[in-house]
Amino acid sequence: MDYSSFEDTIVAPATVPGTGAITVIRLSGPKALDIAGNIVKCKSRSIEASDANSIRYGTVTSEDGSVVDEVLVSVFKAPHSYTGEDSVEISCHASSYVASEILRLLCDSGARVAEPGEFTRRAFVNGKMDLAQAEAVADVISSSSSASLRVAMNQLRGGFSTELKDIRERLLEIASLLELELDFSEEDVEFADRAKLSELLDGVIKHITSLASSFRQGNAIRNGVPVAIVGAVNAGKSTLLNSLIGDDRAIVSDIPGTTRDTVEEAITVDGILFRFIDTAGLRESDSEIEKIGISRSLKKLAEASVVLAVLDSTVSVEINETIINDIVSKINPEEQKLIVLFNKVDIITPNRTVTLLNKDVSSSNSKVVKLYISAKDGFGLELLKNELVLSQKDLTLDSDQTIVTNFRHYEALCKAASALEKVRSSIALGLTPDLLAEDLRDALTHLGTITGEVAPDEVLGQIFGRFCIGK
Ligand SMILES: Nc1nc2c(ncn2[C@@H]2O[C@H](COP(=O)(O)OP(=O)(O)OP(=O)(O)O)[C@@H](O)[C@H]2O)c(=O)[nH]1
Ligand SMILES: [Mg+2]
Repeated sequence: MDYSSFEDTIVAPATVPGTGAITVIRLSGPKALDIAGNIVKCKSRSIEASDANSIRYGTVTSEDGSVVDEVLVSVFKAPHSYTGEDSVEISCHASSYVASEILRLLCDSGARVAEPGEFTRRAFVNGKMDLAQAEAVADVISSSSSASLRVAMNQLRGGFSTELKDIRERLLEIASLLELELDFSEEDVEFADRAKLSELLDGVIKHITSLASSFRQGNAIRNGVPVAIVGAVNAGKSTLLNSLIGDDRAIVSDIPGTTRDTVEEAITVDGILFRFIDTAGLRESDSEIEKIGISRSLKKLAEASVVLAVLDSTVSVEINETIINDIVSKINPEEQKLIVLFNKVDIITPNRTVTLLNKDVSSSNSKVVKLYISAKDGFGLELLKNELVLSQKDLTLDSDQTIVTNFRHYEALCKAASALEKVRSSIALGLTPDLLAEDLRDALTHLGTITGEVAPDEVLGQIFGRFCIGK
């Protein structure tokens, strides 16, 4: 399909099908007003003759003259619309029959059903937003916590794009100095002071690297902080998962080795999305299936930002020590937070003298936190949640700091940084400007892919193909 000339007028429902009060059908393209005017009749002026940004009331009738629905039509005129084209939004009653009839009538009048993300793709091509902003539209729609919404909103409003523009300008300045030298290369002049160039580069590399390193945090905000629940069989891991999420999600039984596959469920605590992962109990096993389960547990343990090591307080201190040492040997203390949970305290101290022990924990900053809990009756779980929130306090920053949440952006930033590292070492080696300029152009290209200045068709296809129809 040729996206450079949008001759087609596209149509799709902009709301999800199902019960609700209204359905909105969106139409965009050069004939949007004509096509809508064909099927919606208004008392006074026609839809085609409506003012921009007005809402009209009208009746949709089918070919045989029968009334399909009474609707409201919002009229937008190019370039002041979401897509930058003439657009209308028809609000009809939320009957799937009514919506499909209206869609059919619009298509019979010359519209074509939109592909996924085609409205936003048009907005991008028509310069209403850059690629990073277009991707943020999808992130805003799927945001599930205040933090993920804030980051997506910042990106949608162009926060990230502005920063990238600033970086590109600084690089272009360096590039233009080098290009100038290239023009005069015969005369062997050195316009750009190499020390000054290195200094400018250092600043840009630092900026790009800090953006790239925000990705771990960004990923946690977008997909949830991965919290692995690990420990020996029967310690109460699945019971803990169920209590935390308030649902009987995982099977609980007193048979050791109940959980085989990992079970994941996300909840929001204090505006932060946590993704809890219940895993198969760690033990030596002869069962092939259980072995696979245990290798999955270890993988989840390695990937988690927080590890909840669940111990059964009713077993001996020595056994628990062995288990804990085993888990500690598998985590990376620089990147992962360990919380040790002594579970089933309801059995060992029914009168809850352990409350005193938990007192020491509140707001501890140490890497390893120990808590006494009862997954079964919920004792200590509020403290656990506090600890989890505390461990992610960098996610609760309420600044407008740019955080990279998208893997595509992260990759492009890393590639740009490594191209600039090459420029830096070329300068140190005293290489000629043509070699420097090439790596610099590479870095600019990588940065350009983020906002879409450089956007091959297949990349656009991948990005917009993930959108829903109507967006
Ligand atoms: N009294 C008491 N029993 C508990 C507690 N937590 C779990 N249990 C019991 O311990 C047994 C094992 O619980 P699970 O949650 O299935 O343990 P698990 O760690 O997931 O076990 P596997 O999946 O086999 O590794 C069940 O009978 C639970 O009811 C608790 O806090 N107190
Ligand atoms: Mg289990």
